[in-house]
Amino acid sequence: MSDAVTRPRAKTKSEVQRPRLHKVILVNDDFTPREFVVMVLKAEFRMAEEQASQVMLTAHKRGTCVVAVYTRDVAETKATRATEAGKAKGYPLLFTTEPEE
Ligand code: TYC
Repeated sequence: MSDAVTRPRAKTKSEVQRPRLHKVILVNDDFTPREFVVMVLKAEFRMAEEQASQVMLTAHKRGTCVVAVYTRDVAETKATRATEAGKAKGYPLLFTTEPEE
């Protein structure tokens, strides 16, 4: 039996870090119908009608609106799928992502 004393190593930063979350951002445009934006928000982000309407109106008035936050992979997948839904109908609807501070 070894009698070497094993001391716990100093805790490293990575040991306690959580994965960074990423925002999905809805970008306004002049062409996508309001009802279509609301439909995509409900379908892809599982929002209720009222909340989807509020998010759509905020983007419409201010230019952008944060839709939700997820881990990076989920945020990117949802933003891509929602953007593709607009593209399939010929709309310039755009969802982007960015890391949370
Ligand atoms: N501005 C669009 C219109 O007036 C509606 C709209 C709202 C489009 C939000 C995109 O992210 C958006 N038909």
